[in-house]
Amino acid sequence: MGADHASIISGDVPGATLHVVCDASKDTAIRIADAYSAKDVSTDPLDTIRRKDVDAVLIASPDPTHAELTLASLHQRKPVLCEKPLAQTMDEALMVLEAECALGQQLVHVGFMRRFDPSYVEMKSAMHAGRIGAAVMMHNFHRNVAAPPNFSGLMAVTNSAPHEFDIIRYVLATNVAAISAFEPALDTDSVCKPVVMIIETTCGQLVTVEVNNNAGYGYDVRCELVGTEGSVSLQTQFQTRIDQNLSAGTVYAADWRPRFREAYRLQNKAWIASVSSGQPVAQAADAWDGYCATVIAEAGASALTSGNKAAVKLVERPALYAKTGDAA
Ligand code: ISE
Repeated sequence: MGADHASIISGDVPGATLHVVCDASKDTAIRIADAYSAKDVSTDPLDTIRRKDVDAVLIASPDPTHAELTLASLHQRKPVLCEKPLAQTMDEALMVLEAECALGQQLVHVGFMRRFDPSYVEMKSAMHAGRIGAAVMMHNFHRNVAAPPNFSGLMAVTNSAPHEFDIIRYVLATNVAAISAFEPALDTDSVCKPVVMIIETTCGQLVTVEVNNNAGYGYDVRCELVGTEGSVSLQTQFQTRIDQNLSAGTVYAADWRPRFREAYRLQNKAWIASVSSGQPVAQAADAWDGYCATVIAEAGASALTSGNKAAVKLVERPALYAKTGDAA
């Protein structure tokens, strides 16, 4: 993902310079820096964040490092775009909120790029324009071809599903009140079974989420929002269809990067513009949104482990994160 961000920042965002590529492997850092014309490489993230010639930080390292590196960026008062999830635990996420509130300035963006995906944007505006009446239910499907070897079953909830948690809050402009989570009882060899979650929003809507990280056939994200007077769903993610031999065929992406390339591009462009202007991007997820997704994931993991519905309890939203027209 870091290499994809490097490609977007260096090739698609005029005004931004990819300055330092930092990776635990120096060889990888050099390969990416050469491919995308970065000026320098490093293997030390904290040192990179502290550098005087680095104006802003994009974090695409493994999940458990996100909160610490975001905090380090805040300590340097540098704008930071952190890949999802912002943190592994609610307590870690709270530390980020507290550090940012102490600065009194929003510097954190979280990479929930679906907020910039044109199909989700249209879904949200159709709903808020009243075209389907009042939102009642939302059904989400999130499928990967195969879970990476280091993926545990719970990571379907803590690593993959946060995209769903965030887009539900964003599209519906509401928060999550409770979550239940289930796995099929079938005996399979996989440590990473599909997970089905049922989410109750604070506005009373019911939302289903399937995360299947071993779907086998392609990267596939579907969503239907059902209202009192109609429904709106994401349309096909394919550009073309081949008709041949009495059949019609389309091609799936192997992972999320091609499917959401445009969303990543729009997100990173908006982020760089905000680094220049000093104003946060209203459409983007901020640290509060990152905190909410982490709390929902923590509740989801506990619901999956215990078999019981878990309540989602948030702290009071700090004034720094007030947004107009948004109950979340
Ligand atoms: C990955 O980090 C993503 O962001 C993808 O959208 C998701 O499908 C995948 O499961 C995650 O590992």
